[in-house]
Amino acid sequence: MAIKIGVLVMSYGTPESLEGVEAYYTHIRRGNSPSAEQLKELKDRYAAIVGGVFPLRKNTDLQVDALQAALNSDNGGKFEFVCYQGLKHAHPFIEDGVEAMAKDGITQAVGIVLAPHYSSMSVGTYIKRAQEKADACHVEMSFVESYHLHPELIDVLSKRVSARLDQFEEAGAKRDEVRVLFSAHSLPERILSMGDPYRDQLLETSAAIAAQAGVTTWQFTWQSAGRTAEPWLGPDVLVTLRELSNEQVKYVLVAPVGFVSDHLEVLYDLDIEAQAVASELDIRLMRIESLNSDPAYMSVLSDVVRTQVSQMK
Ligand code: FEC
Repeated sequence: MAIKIGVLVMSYGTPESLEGVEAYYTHIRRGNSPSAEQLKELKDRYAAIVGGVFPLRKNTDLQVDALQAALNSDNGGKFEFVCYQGLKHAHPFIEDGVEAMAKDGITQAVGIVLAPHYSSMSVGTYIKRAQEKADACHVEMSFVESYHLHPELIDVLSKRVSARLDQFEEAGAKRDEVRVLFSAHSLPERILSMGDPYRDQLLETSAAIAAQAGVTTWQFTWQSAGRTAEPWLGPDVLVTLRELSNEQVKYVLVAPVGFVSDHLEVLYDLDIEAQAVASELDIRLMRIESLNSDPAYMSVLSDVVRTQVSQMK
């Protein structure tokens, strides 16, 4: 009989309606309600994005279903994988996912976050919450911490960079005239003094993609920094665009390698906010397509989950 393995697939989470934005924002702010002005500003950003108001929910649902299908195909029948969703800031929360596994009688599980790079302030907090709940529910869990250099991940992202560079060429630009900007969600600067691997992992992913796609003119930039008083990692993409304009750069390709789905930070912060600054500066800006449930990304996830299972006692 196949051994049943639970897979807790963790993602950031998004509200289900505009009415739910306040509770979501309060959760992100660890229980502190946003001001009326902050709340309005966030609701306006959600309302402005193209392709539906909360695309992350559907994208995560599709990723979880596709991962379960990928895990159960060609696995030789030894394991039956059952995926459960666990969200950081929305229902079903990480703890709900672990509880659902326990209720279904699952005793062995793997946790994975839909974000390839490890930081103690991102993936580390997902893992901590899942582990605490797993201990309380007597589920034995182990976790994938990062997969930022998985060859298939580098391959699929390199192809997306190349595809956009082809489009720039078709529009009359030379490939080496296009500045490729790899980006990811900023975090407070203090992670660096904590020896956190986040920045280095992001730079490793970027360098590997650039090498495979034959990109020579690239740099890394941060985006979507939180609105708090402490310093966040920079430069921000909007600052970088202004610097590039001063260097007379006319073509920019953004590759947000820290994200795997279409959501607010991509569809607003890049496609609306950064795009507006680029057009003000007369820069032609494109971005690579998000992975969403691309079979190649599902293959990356299923490979790392299976490897994790093979290392379980
Ligand atoms: O589409 C959506 O509904 C959700 C988009 C979304 C993603 C996302 C990913 C990451 N975040 C990370 C860190 C932080 C830190 C703070 C913070 C704040 C926000 C706010 C919104 C938001 N984040 Fe987010 N993040 C997304 C959305 N994030 C909305 C609140 C308003 C704002 O600041 O814009 C600051 C918390 C605090 O105030 O203390 C820190 C990291 C990721 C990427 C890894 C991951 O997916 O977990 C890191 C998607």
